[in-house]
Amino acid sequence: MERNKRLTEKVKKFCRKVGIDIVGFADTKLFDRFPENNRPQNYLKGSQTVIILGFYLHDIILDAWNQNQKTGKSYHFADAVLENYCNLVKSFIKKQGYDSKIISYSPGLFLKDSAALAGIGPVGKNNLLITEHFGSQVRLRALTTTAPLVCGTPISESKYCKECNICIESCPASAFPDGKYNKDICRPYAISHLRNLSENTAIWCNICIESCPFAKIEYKKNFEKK
Ligand code: B12
Ligand code: SF4
Ligand code: SF4
Repeated sequence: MERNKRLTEKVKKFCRKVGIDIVGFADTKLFDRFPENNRPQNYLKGSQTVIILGFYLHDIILDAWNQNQKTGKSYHFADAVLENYCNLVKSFIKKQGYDSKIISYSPGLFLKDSAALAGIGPVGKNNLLITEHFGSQVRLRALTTTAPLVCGTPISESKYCKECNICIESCPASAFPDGKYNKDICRPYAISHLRNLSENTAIWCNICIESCPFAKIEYKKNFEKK
């Protein structure tokens, strides 16, 4: 199947125009490695490309969760912005003659892995996607489309981490025993240490994001000069 370079450029240009911070494209064939529920073909028959969108959390306040204590319904500010971006991209692609489907959050796709497969950046020692301009300080969402877009090259190794261990040493829960992330240590710590902004709104632990020097633009500039 031939991939459409012109259409790819058009989609990228559109994303830039509407202010989307990060966009990448991954071949749906690469998702066969994941459980069946977490594959794009599960969402849209004839899918050719997964589009990954990223929102830069310029200030970590943008990562706020709101949960209604009575209904249990939750709302995440950055996810709402991302969903809006997904709808804009979906409409644009429709005008080009192709279908898309916004991937629900659950079961969903494995978003940071999808981004690494799209060549946006590696998964670092902090177990999170590291992007070139914003470090790990981004939130992600995806849609899948029948449009045959030109895809990025998968990245499996982090050029940023090397001898660095700052995130591992900064984790207040010591959730990286032997250098590997352990969700069973992270999750209970994070839940019991929510930063409450109000009765219903909180921010999750983000130290493995904030401690990474690549979240800091000045540091990155110097790294690039080396
Ligand atoms: C369940 C979940 C959690 C759980 C469990 C975490 C876990 N990783 O298992 C809890 C609640 C504890 C949690 C915590 C956090 N989460 Co969370 N979480 C998710 C969720 C819903 C699924 C994650 C998952 O199961 N991934 C799949 C498994 C297989 O990956 P994994 O084991 O974590 O990591 C392996 C792969 O990445 C693989 N790998 C490494 N390199 C490469 C390269 C390639 C090419 C491939 C294919 C694979 C690969 O090796 C890793 C280790 O085995 C995603 C959203 C989504 N739908 O993807 C968000 C997500 C991963 N979380 C996110 C964030 C930000 C957080 C927190 C910082 C809390 C917060 N403020 O929101 C912490 C960070 C913890 C950490 N350091 O990883 C962001 C990450 C953004 C980014 N920059 O990467 C996501 C993508 C949500 C989003 N919408 O943006 N999370
Ligand atoms: S703090 Fe260092 S080791 Fe951790 S993700 Fe960032 S560059 Fe990699
Ligand atoms: S979210 Fe907090 S507890 Fe979990 S790994 Fe990151 S720094 Fe550690």
